[in-house]
Amino acid sequence: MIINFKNKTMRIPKSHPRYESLMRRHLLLDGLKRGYVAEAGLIAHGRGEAFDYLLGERTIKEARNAEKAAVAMLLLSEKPVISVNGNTVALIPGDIVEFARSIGAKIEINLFYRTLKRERLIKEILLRNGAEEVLDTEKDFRRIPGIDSDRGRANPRGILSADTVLVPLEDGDRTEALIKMGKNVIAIDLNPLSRTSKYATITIVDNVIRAIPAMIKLANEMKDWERERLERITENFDNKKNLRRIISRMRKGL
Ligand code: PTJ
Repeated sequence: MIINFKNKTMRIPKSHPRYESLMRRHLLLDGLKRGYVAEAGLIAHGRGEAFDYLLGERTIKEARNAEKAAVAMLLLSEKPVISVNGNTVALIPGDIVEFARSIGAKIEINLFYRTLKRERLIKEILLRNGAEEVLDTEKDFRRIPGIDSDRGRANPRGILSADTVLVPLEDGDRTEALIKMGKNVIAIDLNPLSRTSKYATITIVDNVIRAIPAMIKLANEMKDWERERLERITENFDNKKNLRRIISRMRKGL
């Protein structure tokens, strides 16, 4: 991979032991330079990397179970919505579009550090990656009760009327507010101790770059299953227990 650093061209050799991880950092840096990744997005990514280390940078059994329960919940939902921010779109724009299509979900942009420019750039990237529609809050929005930041802007045709919202890389206040509105919230967060992880209906403790491709496969397998079978999966999933197991796995790993 050729990168530009302080106006110098540098090459990261494929043989580098951390090649994949370095490449992902540069996806985010590139998004920052283009103006759609927030500066704080880099800090959030670093925190995610540290937790991913503790998991062995792989999808653990508990995450696989949560991904299956999440896909079952999304397939059972009438109005599922995938909420996206700068980091998610920098890392996996094509997978987000494919996953939305496979579960029949809408995609809505929701930004903590919202600017109109960032919203428009993100929309453009998702449309270029094949999305038919990307909801935003440029003209049509109302506020999620209890959220005073720009994260509280939500589209009435999307997150506001959704029954299930998938939130990759989130901070906890909106998750809590969406739950209070009676919605199911599925979080993807490498930090099992975060407020988001604690409040979500289903928490997937996995890297979004592994979780979404895994969920695309699951959706293709499960989309013709009977409702009762999907319901059994969601009913048998215990989020609190799953999180406890993950924390204990991290402790033992150390
Ligand atoms: O694009 P914006 O303006 O909406 O801003 C996005 C950020 C990420 C800056 C914003 O949502 C934020 O500040 O997030 P937090 O509160 O830092 O939370 C991000 C969480 O995501 C942390 O718990 C990280 O551990 C986790 N995380 C980071 N990278 C990944 C991740 N989880 C899954 N996959 C990742 N790749």
